[in-house]
Amino acid sequence: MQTAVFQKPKKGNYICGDSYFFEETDDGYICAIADGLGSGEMAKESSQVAINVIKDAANDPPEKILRDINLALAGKRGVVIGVLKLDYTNGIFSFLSVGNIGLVAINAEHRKIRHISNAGYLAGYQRTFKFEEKKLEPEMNFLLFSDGVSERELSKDYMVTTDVQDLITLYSHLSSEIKTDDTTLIAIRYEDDD
Ligand SMILES: [Mn+2]
Repeated sequence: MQTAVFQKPKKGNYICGDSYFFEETDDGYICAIADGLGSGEMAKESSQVAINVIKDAANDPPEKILRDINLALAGKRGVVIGVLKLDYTNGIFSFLSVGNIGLVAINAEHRKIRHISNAGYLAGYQRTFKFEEKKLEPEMNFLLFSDGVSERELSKDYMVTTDVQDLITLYSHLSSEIKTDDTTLIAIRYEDDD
């Protein structure tokens, strides 16, 4: 697995309200983004709380992860989240989301599988969520992103670049210099190593 990350705060801010983490395990991989409502320090605090929960509960069912995030967010700002998991053993990937964290999977033929995000956010009580499982193909790219990444940017040709570090470097040069929202773009390369 290769993972490359671009992150930049909204114009005029020093702190990005998005948080993320990724980790490879023996038989899988997990990557998550949380986007705290609003911006700045308080948004960051909430998104980091959510990411810490996801780290600790990575193998729990979606309902439990969301319940734990809700508990941890009591008295804090809400978040939207997206959690991508790859399961090498069973050859599937899953995406758990609440709100608009985007996912695009791109296969070896450059066919894009776009996850349609749902409305809502987590802020101390249960919300509806989306959980999807799909077949993991050899040589796939994944783009996981917060809503600072625009549709126009996502449709650019270089978004299918297989070298994810190159892709992120291109994004940092070619995307709009001024971000109207906190922006996180994570590019992930999966090659069937077996
Ligand atoms: Mn945002």
